[in-house]
Amino acid sequence: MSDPLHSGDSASRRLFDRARRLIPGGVNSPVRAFRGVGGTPLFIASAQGARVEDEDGRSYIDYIGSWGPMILGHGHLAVVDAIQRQIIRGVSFGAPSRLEVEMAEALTARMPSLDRVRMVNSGTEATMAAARVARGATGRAKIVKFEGCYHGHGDSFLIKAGSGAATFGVPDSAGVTEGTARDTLTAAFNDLDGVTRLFSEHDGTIAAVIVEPVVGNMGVVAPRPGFLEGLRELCTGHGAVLVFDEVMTGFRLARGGAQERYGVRPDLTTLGKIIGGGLPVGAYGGRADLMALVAPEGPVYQAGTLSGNSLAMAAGLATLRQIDAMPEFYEGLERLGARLETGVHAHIERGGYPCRLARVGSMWTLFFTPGEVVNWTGAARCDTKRFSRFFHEMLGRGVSLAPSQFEANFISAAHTDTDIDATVHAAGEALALAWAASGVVAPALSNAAE
Ligand code: KE4
Repeated sequence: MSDPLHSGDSASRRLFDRARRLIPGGVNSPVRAFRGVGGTPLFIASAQGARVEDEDGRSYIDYIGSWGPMILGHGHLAVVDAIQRQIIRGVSFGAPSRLEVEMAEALTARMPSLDRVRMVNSGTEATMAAARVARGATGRAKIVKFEGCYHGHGDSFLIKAGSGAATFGVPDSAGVTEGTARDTLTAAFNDLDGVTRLFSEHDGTIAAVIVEPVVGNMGVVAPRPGFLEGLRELCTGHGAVLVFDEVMTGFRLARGGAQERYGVRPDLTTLGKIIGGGLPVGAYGGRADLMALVAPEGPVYQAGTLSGNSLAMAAGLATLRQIDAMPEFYEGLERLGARLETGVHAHIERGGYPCRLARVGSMWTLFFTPGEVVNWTGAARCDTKRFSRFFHEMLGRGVSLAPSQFEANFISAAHTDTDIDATVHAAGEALALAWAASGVVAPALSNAAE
């Protein structure tokens, strides 16, 4: 893959060469390595508002947003101020603190399904703990997940996972034992019949169904009408725990997350990203009877040195409170998302490109496949080579997208109409080049050529 930004020497490339000697893949999380799109990953030096700046001083409109946390934009004064005030009072105590109580109150006030909640340090910890609570509560072993959904790197979930695992075409990870894999059942997202079959084939042994209520990790895929409601009914009917993994969608898609947007109440919810304002964080919570099982009250053990860390609590609380302070916050994100979708679709229509922009609120993905993507099978049909060309052409035009076809892009409250219009303009040029590349021309264009 051409490396337009780093064909010569660059600070990012020099840093990448140093990093690769000491860090696996040169990165501390696989998807950052640009393996899904080729080329040298950008090393980011700073960020402000809707923009990031790389080590070579190039500025980009940012749609990664730290993979979701930066819903206010980078460096929001309310968050910076909260961190600065807290850091001089102490960073970590290893003892309970006021901010943890305030965070528990803030989360449970926004999500009625959260009777009680426990803070952890990542989304992975949150989903691992939720699975353990479900197994402890039911005495059952199996977990149902959906192909293409990603719930962090816990062994139980690295089975036909999405995000980085899908990007690498290695849906099952090395190091996950057969025993673990046996306890994870998979179904296709949006396929209620498939889940019904699993419950009848494995009745009495399924502890939980875990789902991204809106998938971000195979690209953005919305639930079909009735799908989430159907999962709710199946879990209730079979005594299984319904877990909404809202690490990405929590407080992103509505003030009460996807569960508010779709009106379905899970038994447990996992959270992360936004609630830490960019600092390491995760949380899980839900029904009082389930959370009463968590140590030290109950027999399900879970712990963490930095859980409820004061800086993460300060940054997360400032983020949640700033969202409340901004009138029509989610309406504003929806307006920006609709502007982007309309503009890009106009280019797709005009060029006849077999692409489709999928969007829910401020989460979006441009799928390089015709038609609607409703599950992993559909997402896997994407032309990832053309996506990669598109990605680099956008980067060359100052727009930083998620470096994988199988990821979500995020619009923040700091993005402006000007940013969106510039993104749409760049997409028009990048699409033309992606489809003109390697001699293949989009069907409509090829008709024109005949
Ligand atoms: P963390 O352990 O990365 O904090 O959260 C794991 C996780 C759990 N559940 C959902 C729905 C998630 O999206 C994630 C993490 N999201 C990815 C983005 N696809 C994080 C980016 C990365 O892995 O570097």
